[in-house]
Amino acid sequence: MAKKKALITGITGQDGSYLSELLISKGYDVYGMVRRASVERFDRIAHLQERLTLVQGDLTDQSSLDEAVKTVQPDEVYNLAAQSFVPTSWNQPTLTGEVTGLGTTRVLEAVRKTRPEARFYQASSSEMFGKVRDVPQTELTPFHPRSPYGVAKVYGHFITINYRESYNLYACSGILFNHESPRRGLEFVTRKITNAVARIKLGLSKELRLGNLDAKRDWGYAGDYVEAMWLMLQQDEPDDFVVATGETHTVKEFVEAAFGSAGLDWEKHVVIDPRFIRPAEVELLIGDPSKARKKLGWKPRVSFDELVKMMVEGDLKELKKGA
Ligand code: NAP
Ligand code: G4F
Repeated sequence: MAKKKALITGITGQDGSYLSELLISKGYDVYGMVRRASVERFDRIAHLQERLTLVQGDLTDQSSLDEAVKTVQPDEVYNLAAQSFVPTSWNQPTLTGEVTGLGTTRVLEAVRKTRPEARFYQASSSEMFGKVRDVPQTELTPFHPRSPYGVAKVYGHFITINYRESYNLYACSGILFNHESPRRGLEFVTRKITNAVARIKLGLSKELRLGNLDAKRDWGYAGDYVEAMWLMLQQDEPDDFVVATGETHTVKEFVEAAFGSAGLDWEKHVVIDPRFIRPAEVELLIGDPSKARKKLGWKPRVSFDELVKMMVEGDLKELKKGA
């Protein structure tokens, strides 16, 4: 039987790298879409590069997406590319709308026009729940996004549903809650904390400046969450799923656990800096993953404490290597 082909947008990101590993291990031919840069940054997929095929494209450019889908003829398309950092979405709201919102329509259009039998995954986000109307949040909880990023993701979510209903595409949205790993971007709060802990532990730094310590997030491990993406595309019917741990923790609890795991007292190092307070905050996220558990047989494997430890150890290892 011919090998299945998967096309991943956002392959150079955190999730793109874990999803590539998973699909390669399942025997897929994996194609990754990358955009042109003056200096290539493929660190997260460097260890996979000989087992991947990279194609050029950009979510703001329809013709490149058409060409990528036409050339690859994928069985599965995972749309992970986005301007994904919430604070940047206030500084670059229209860019965020172009990439994170309209970019989804462009990928769907490319699929509809040249490969309508392909199965499509959209990276929706718990950020869409924003000022939450239910606790915990489910697939039926109404959206009230609190950032231009959240607004763009709501658009991407509903255009995916609309293409499923209008054109009968096999198109799914995974409403993923925050998921982290040692490959998380350094600007996101978890990695910012674990990197600072490692730097302080090694005597390279003394201080960590943060914003709102009271925000609550449902944090899981990215390696677990990419499995849910794949499972969504293996069902008889396309559907949308919440992917979460069902546990919530404050940023302060993450800080305590991270500093504690390195034998440090966080109160000696953390400074609250108003520059990191957002114009509008998502105060509480906690997902109910019952539907994913029941229909996909998915459950998270890595606990909160294991995740914190894995990330602190990852940063310590990386900094020691670079020393
Ligand atoms: P990430 O690390 O920020 O990766 C984003 C990816 O998008 C990168 O590969 C980036 O490429 C690419 N990209 C950005 N703009 C692009 C453009 N104009 N054209 C083509 N590619 C572009 O994000 P992640 O954490 O892996 O998340 C994956 C997806 O899930 C995103 O859509 C994110 O919004 C969504 N999501 C993430 C979480 C989470 O907690 N991680 C939760 C819910 C939803 P470069 O390397 O060239 O910048
Ligand atoms: O790590 P964060 O930047 O993630 P945020 O905003 O929840 O967004 C992430 O998760 C979404 C899923 O819900 C994704 F869709 C999105 O792409 C991204 O991956 O911030 C988490 C919390 C916020 O409440 C923020 O106010 O941490 C708080 N925080 C406190 N101090 C900080 C900081 N966040 C950052 N980035 N930096 C700080 O210094």
